Amino acid sequence: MRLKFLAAPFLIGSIILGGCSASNSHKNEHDMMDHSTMNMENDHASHTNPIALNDSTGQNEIALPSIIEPQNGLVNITAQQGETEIFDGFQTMTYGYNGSFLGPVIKIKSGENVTLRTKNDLLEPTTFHWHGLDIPGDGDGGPHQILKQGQSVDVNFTVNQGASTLWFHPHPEGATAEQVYKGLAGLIYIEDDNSLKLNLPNDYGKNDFPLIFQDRHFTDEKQFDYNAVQNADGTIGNTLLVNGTFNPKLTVGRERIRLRLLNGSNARNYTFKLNTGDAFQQIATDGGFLNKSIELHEITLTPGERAEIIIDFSKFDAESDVALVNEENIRLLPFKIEHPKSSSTAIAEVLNDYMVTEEEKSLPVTKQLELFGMGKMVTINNQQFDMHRIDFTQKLGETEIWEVYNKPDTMGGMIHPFHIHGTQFKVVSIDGEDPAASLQGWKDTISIEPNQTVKLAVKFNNKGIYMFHCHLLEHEENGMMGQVEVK
Ligand SMILES: [Cu+2]
Repeated sequence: MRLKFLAAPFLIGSIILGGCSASNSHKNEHDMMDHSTMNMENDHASHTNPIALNDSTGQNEIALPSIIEPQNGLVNITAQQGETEIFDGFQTMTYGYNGSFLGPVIKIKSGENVTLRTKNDLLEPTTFHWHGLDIPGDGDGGPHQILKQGQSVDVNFTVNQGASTLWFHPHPEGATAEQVYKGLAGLIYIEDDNSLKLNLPNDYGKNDFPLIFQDRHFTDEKQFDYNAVQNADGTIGNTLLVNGTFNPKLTVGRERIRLRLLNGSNARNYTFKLNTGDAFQQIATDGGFLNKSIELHEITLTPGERAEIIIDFSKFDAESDVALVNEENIRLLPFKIEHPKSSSTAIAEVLNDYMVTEEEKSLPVTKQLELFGMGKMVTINNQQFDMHRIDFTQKLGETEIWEVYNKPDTMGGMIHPFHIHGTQFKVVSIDGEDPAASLQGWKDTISIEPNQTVKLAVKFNNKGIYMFHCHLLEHEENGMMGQVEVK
């Protein structure tokens, strides 16, 4: 099925990139070798991103996804293929939800009963995974819930969690990384009574913006050729798209601006900073608000992670050069500042009532996970993913402490962003210490550095089979994934 599909629309790109594909398949063989023999010059042995990104020229105003809300409880979401003009004068073959590239924001309310009517109009199987959503296992969209070409499935659930910025993407075994790469990613906003009372910027497209960061590599014909650039330790591109826009800029007013950051890349990590050196406020983690906003000068997000931040633009003017930059001071997103200064009132001091309880801190560790390896040799507890094997069971509604250790190898190892499906967890400790303030909120994905041990308080509110895995998508694909059955 997949071969047939690739042979059709992506044929031109494959032929032209023949030489590149050949050298890459050599690279893949290298990846399969025992990595203890690799030397330090090998690019993916590094903890840093080996390929630099382009500086955004700010030539294009950033695209904003449309917002869809349930109509009589129903939301239609269709995965489809299409063409998108990412570069002037070029049509790139892309995937998208309800459109040719990326997806809409699905806006739902806490307590609401929602049916997601999913449909697969791709020419290959896919699934619809709701990353961060507290949802019954049979609707979670893991590799068990395949939709064949043309198939439609309703996913019904009641929104059971607080205000947050979640996302959705495919999760079919063996094709997740490629389908995400081609454009399947959308956002989910959950609102609740609390979120509307906090005086946070929430005027979509005016002072409240989603930002999906993805790095890609394009062929000379401006096409994606995933197979040609695929890397077993994470596919990294040299071209940044934010919300699918190349060379983006964001026009903002002189007021507090809320940015909902999603690292939607397959493997690249981003440390976000302002080029001016100014601080900003973080207000939310993956799954909800922090109790209080915290002042930061930078924040790092690994693949799958989100954060909401507020930047105060009232101190800048139209002449100011302000941009979000990364750890290498590459300009990811320049801002165009216009409009007169508006008087924004202070946001609420208390945003949430999150806490790790004394009881949770004193619970014994009942699940231990050891993440290990690189390339195709990635494992959890020395095993690779097997759809027919349940690795753990857990009781519905019971909190357990998962201790996750990132075991380094002779090369030093890599950061693994560890994700658990179907729930939001609490970070109890990192190497025995309280987590940093920016992690003291609900999380579904946590960056674990080599030799680090994190303790997570994990509770499932629904039954079913859920994945846990490294969210570096090529590691997930190579088997760094397991299953927990909640009964
Ligand atoms: Cu990993």
